[in-house]
Amino acid sequence: VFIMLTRCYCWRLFNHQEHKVIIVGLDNAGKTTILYQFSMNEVVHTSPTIGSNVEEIVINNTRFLMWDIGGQESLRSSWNTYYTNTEFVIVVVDSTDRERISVTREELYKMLAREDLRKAGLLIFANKQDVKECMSVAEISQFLKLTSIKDHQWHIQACCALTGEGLCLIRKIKFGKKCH
Ligand SMILES: Nc1nc2c(ncn2[C@@H]2O[C@H](COP(=O)(O)OP(=O)(O)OP(=O)(O)O)[C@@H](O)[C@H]2O)c(=O)[nH]1
Ligand SMILES: [Mg+2]
Repeated sequence: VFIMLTRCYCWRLFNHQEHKVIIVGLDNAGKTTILYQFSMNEVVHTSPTIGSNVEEIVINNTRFLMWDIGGQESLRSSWNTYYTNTEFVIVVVDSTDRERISVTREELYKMLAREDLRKAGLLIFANKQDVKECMSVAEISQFLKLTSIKDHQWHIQACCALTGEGLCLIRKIKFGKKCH
């Protein structure tokens, strides 16, 4: 009985643990579309996010709190209020937006320099791959200089939030391990 109670207690403890994931990226990148495509399997009609949306997602008995944060210029300075205890950062890139990829790069390196994100893993979604002549994963990797990132685990993945293609990688998020 003691062992059973201990197990039950441990299970409860484990189950109460929530992993915090934040979804950032410039406005119009598709963050909110990704959040709801992933959590509800639905394409929702979005309007620009002011503040944030949050959804709890359970994957293999592990609970994830996923924060989708507004990406408009005026909101970016408040991204850092979400960083505490974040274990995983998902950066969404609009692969059709060649003009602003340098802005994404600036924001990315600002985040990576933060002490409160020191241990966070990084998943980059190259979104809107359904659009003709969008940037490829290779191009985006090059623009963002991803190979220069040595102090964070990172992975880049092509996706389309409208169909959900590529998003299942979220299920494979591993903390402190390489995400493949
Ligand atoms: N073609 C295409 N359009 C997409 C895709 N993902 C999102 N969109 C569209 O892009 C627009 C912006 O999507 P949102 O999810 O609202 O963007 P966001 O990143 O949340 O923007 P903010 O809340 O302003 O930061 C919407 O019209 C979406 O339908 C995609 O994979 N392909
Ligand atoms: Mg949004």
